[in-house]
Amino acid sequence: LPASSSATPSSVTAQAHALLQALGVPLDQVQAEGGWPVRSPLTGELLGQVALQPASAVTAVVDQAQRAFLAWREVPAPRRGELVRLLGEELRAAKTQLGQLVTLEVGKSPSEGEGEVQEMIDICDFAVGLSRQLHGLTLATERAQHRMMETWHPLGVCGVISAFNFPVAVWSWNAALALVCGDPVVWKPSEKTPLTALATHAIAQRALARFGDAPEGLLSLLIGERDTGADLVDDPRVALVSATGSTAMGRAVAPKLAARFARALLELGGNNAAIVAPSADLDLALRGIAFAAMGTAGQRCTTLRRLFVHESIYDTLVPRLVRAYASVGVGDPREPGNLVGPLIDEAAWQAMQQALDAARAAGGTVHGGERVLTAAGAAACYARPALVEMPTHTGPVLHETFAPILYVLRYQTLDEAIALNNAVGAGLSSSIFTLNLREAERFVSATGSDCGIANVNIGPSGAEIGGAFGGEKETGGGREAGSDSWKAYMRRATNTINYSTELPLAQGVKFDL
Ligand code: UN1
Repeated sequence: LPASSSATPSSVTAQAHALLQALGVPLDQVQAEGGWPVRSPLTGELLGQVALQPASAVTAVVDQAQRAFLAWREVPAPRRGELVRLLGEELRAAKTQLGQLVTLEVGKSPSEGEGEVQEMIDICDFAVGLSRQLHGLTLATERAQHRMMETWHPLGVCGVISAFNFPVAVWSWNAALALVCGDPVVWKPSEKTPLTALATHAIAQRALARFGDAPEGLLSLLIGERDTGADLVDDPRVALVSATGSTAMGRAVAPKLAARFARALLELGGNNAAIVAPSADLDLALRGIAFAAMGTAGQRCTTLRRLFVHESIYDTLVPRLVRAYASVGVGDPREPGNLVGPLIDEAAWQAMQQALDAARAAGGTVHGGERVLTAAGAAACYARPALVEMPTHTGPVLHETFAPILYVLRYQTLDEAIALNNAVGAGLSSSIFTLNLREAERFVSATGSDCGIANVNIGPSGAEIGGAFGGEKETGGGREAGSDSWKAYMRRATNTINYSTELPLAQGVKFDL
């Protein structure tokens, strides 16, 4: 494949097509006349046109997934794990190319593009081990010669709705666990990233072919618009919908699932904060803040968006941060030295400018935030990350803007900083930089951060897959990836088995005929 250092527009499409072919996606799938246009945020260039499936395709796809479920649930879990092991192998083989395609379609740096695929490999490894550990409990029963236990069974068809910013990893978190848990997966990726979805689907098909006897329709892909996702959410056979995106999307999806008593696994917005305490290692904090706030051009759900700096170190740390913001390389992230790539599209740039205007109106001092023009000109949206010193915790600070904006405020007491950390609707991730044991422990305690993720001396982003990933409040409450997140993909049965000749009733109830 051609080296990916050149940023001339024609090379981007050519590279994407070469990668797609190498990954097993026939080019006619991305050259549909009149199809949905896919642009590279690196240059704004058209990467392809993809045929959208009509919303009516959902029923047929779920039909087949439901049939696959009836067969797959009977396959022993360790054998199901074998499919995920093969998927991990195929992903290892495809890592560089799929990572490059993520870079072309989403604009991530090559390192972050490959990192995303590594996250897929990691969850496959985790799920393979899990396939021999889907354990229930044996519980003490009050009745003699009885046994009480709980068992975990496959749940049913899982719908996965994913966002543009982790276009392939989020599918894999869900798919790897769902597969070992005995569930088929129907995937509706973001309209902004169908190419990486097609490539991932092709990779999964290779794993399925090597596996041999997996049921047809075990892993399916629905390339469509919002109505396709809505139909997936409404299909009564879809037992679980795992949806990643905005809180607004979650508000639309959650009531529909609740109305039909289906399971929802929601990964919605974040408005993540970090506290820098007086004892913090400021060199480490600076690096942690820089990656968490500017990495992925501020387009992670875990991106650092609010920074609370103790007043005693504010005038030391903040000028250093302002200098880092002014000097960080912004531009095509395939070129060495550029750590901040493009925003996904013009709408993201507009949203960033609106938030900065609102911050200025609320008395904020904005450093950076201006448009950076590259060889691609106005067709690509590069912005210098913005650091905004805010007098008060108000206005745009309270909401997630999916762009590299970091609001900075002073604090005086840890209680105040924790209250600020918790004073937003979202509850995804958080962190504190401190060398003070009491402060660190307090932050991760019941009276500390109210988020699903609370870190010490690490920024809020960049979680590894071994832990449960997700957040509270308007983040939706779902947990994906590690720990016992697998339980969301299974149903629990409590079994009481009487091996006596008597029929003692619970609670000592008498019912003697
Ligand atoms: C997301 O932005 O939707 O913790 C997920 C992180 C990544 C996942 C982010 N492992 O930043």
